[in-house]
Amino acid sequence: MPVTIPDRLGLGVADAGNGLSARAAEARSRLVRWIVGNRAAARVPTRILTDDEIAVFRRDGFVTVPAITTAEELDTLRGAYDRLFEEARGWKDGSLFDLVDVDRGASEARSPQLLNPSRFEPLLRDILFRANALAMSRQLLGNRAALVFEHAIRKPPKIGAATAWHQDEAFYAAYTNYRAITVWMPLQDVSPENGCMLYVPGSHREPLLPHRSIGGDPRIHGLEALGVPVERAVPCPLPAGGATFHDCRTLHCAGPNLSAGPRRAYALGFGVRAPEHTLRHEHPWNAEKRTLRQERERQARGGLARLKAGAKQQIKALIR
Ligand SMILES: O=C(O)CCC(=O)C(=O)O
Repeated sequence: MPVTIPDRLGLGVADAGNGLSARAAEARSRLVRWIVGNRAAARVPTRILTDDEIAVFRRDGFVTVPAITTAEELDTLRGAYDRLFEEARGWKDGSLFDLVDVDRGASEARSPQLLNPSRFEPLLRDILFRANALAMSRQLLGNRAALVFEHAIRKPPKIGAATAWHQDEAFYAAYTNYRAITVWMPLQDVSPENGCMLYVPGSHREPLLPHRSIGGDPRIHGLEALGVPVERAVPCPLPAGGATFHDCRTLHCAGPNLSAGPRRAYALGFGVRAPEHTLRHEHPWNAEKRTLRQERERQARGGLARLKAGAKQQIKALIR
């Protein structure tokens, strides 16, 4: 019987064993993913960026598109997405946490963020949103662009907290060696009332601002940029299934959710190796982090896995 290999990296190329033992098949699958990244996207993209949209992205560091997937796919996604948060998937290993506060419990969070949701919900690995986001990101970054991160933030009704101003690059760990863009898709309409994104046009051509943990508290995962020119901010309301694309340097935030329904957003990050972007040192605001999320991750991973992850990062930076 074929062995189904869990696609731990969420790259959509997990496959059957072909007579190999489960361990050998998984090793082979990992090797393939290491080599090809997520180039083997199963779905055929249905949407690409227009020349005007590309020009806006290059000028402003972000662009919005009115539709990146279908209404049918959105319906399916909403159910799967809500289940992930209701079941608090990822809490135990630190993949789920409160972005804006000290972790008190998944149901207490005012901004629960789940990293790598497709690790927990395989259906997310083969969706039109992903295929279109990849195709469009490659128009902006080139054909080698591959998935580098993925997250979901579900702001609860009425009390959902704002996402502080930040540049995604500020979250990067030491040895990160890619330039990335984020494709952010709301699963319902978004406006300033329920937490749409806001951007500072042109900030992708400006330096990385100093950041700190929200409120200066290193027990909180979220970061806030210091010295943000908020007078330049532009809100980006969107219909459900639309998307914003932003550069990893572009300053952005999202409003609180004051509406009666949840604000669901699903984001995919695509990157290309960029030697000039290699981060040789941990940002000071990340080096001082002491979150309960990290503690849960440490406990779940074990010592050897942590050592391996650190060594892999360093080797990647050296062989680039
Ligand atoms: O969904 C949000 O509230 C913020 C998302 C964000 O900042 C991002 O995906 O880069």
